[in-house]
Amino acid sequence: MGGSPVRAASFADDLQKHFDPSVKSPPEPVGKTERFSLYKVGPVISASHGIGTPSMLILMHEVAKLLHYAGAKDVQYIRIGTSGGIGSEPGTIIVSTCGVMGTLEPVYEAIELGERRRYGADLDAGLVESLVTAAKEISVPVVAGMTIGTDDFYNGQGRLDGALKPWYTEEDKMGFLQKAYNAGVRNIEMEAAGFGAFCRRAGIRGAIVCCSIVNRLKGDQITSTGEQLGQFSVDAQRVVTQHIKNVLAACESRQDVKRAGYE
Ligand code: R2B
Ligand code: URA
Repeated sequence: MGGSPVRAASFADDLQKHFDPSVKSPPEPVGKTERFSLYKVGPVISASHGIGTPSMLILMHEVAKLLHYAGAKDVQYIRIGTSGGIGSEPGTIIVSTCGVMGTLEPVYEAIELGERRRYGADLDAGLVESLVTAAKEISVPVVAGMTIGTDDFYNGQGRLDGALKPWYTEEDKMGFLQKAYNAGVRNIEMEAAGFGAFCRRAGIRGAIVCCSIVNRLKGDQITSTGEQLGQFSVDAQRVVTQHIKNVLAACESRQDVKRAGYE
């Protein structure tokens, strides 16, 4: 899953080329597309989740229920996205070890029935290793580290180029970003903590694979060209495609694919 419906479609199309090269027309979305776009290609669902944790959590719940009633086993949820790198140059792929809130705490805080509830947001360590290996196999620059998930792209991520005058200065911002880097954070986006918490509570192995589109230790604005940004997102998708191929190859050698009815 990833934010954009266009990327969900292009990822589904790429997967179809791998799984079923004889089919020439691009995959059709399943159901309505006003809120989310969802495609099924072989044993993979490619879906968009919109921007930010609220819309993503709705998709995560609904797909989890769907998979439960479908009897799906050994499910993995992988978010593919863009992010601001912290010390990572544009184009670097960051595999998240854990989602953290803007306070740098490794939890997602939800307000439920008027109460603040905190849920751990660690991601699956085995999947981190597999995804880092997959990136190396296709020679894409990769690092693993913690990911801050915020509720805002501008002030929530310490930017100084938004529409509102922030209370903090450039010096305060750099102090915070450096503190985050020293704590092991490697990027900032808008979903990591909620994603990690959902996966842990649902007992679903979860991973986040984001490209850096700006190194926040060097600035707030995205200066890469449209073409470069497109390539960064494609690289994040390629890492996940490689991982999926590795998982299916391992399944095939265990004859699981046959037993699960994928062929
Ligand atoms: C990264 O990019 C989006 C904001 O522009 C958001 O979904 C995220 O996490
Ligand atoms: N997405 C974010 O949320 N932040 C960035 O800096 C880049 C992409």
